[in-house]
Amino acid sequence: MDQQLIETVTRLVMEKLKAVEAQQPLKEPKLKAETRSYGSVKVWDHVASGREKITENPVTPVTESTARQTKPVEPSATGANGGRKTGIEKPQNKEQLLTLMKQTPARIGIGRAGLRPKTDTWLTFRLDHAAAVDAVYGTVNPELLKRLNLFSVATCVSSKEEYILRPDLGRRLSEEAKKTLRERCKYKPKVQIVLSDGLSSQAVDTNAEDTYLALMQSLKNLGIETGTPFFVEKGRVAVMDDIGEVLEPDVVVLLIGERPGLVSAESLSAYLCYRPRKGTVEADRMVISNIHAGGIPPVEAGAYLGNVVQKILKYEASGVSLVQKEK
Ligand code: B12
Repeated sequence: MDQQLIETVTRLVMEKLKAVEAQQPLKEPKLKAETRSYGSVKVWDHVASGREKITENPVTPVTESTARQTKPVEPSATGANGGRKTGIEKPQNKEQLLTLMKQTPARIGIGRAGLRPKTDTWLTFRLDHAAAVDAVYGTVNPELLKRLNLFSVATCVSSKEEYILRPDLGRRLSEEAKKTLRERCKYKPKVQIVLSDGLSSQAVDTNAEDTYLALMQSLKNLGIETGTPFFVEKGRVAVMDDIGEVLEPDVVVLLIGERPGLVSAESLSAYLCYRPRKGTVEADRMVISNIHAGGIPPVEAGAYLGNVVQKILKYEASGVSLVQKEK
């Protein structure tokens, strides 16, 4: 997407969010488990009765566990369940089965050949699995980092194998990385944005640019200062604690590749934390997950993230602490 378009969409989403908040301040009693409406934005709560349908617009607060349900379900990239054809011969209630299949990208209603999956189901599974492995083992396109003007730093991980086996090492910056950050980054910024490949380089290649640009735009519109962005190679979420120690920002926003499922291998997450430091508890982090074309569209996610950052700064808290302060 070109930058001007991102600016326009970000502005529109932010205006919509403002209008929604004006109509229904966030301090209202917590919404009940049912279909809810934010202005023209309809949200379906999957933990409740599951009786109503989905959204017109997927911009919803993260605390309401809507992230994965914000868009009508897309088939897997390679088409698992994709054509919505049931693999069951002569189902008792075909219409109902198709309705169920439309609610989830999971491989339901696929039928079987004797005790085994059907050939096309098996091949699709193999293809999706291969895409997931590629996403984990791949590397982020250096052109993208160049385009976004991001320099790279490393964690204490030396290879992909080690990355998988030793999550603790992916949570720590190398000594050289710390030195580089001290030399090249703004110290004590309000917001530090960081990108990392995490468990899917594909997620970064496909969705990080639009999310990042929309987030920057959104923070600019809100008048919130940002630090010097950079990329962390083979990072884990908690690497933000080391970043917090070195640069002491008020908020860290980490855009990182999610563990690929067999539905999407290119899903990006944004993890946020107020003043992450050594010893930060997991409950003080928050996440907006499922950022990809079939989930939360990247530009909308970026615009929404700006609003979340604003709220974190206002309450000087994130995660469970934020929810408690908001009450
Ligand atoms: C793997 C995973 C886990 C693993 C993490 C273990 C590990 N070391 O990898 C376990 C089983 C522990 C887990 C637990 C939880 N998870 Co989880 N998890 C995921 C999953 C499938 C992938 C995450 C990922 O790839 N992260 C990127 C990699 C690079 O991160 P990492 O550094 O290797 O691991 C860290 C993150 O995974 C993070 N994390 C994992 N889940 C959550 C949830 C929240 C709210 C936060 C702040 C952080 C977090 O904790 C890990 C350790 O620091 C996502 C699904 C998705 N689509 O993203 C759900 C997901 C992120 N989890 C979710 C939830 C709700 C939880 C729990 C709150 C469940 C519970 N009731 O206990 C806990 C919270 C854990 C926490 N850290 O605070 C939700 C978040 C919904 C939301 N939008 O707020 C998601 C989106 C699943 C879903 N669709 O509902 N999770």
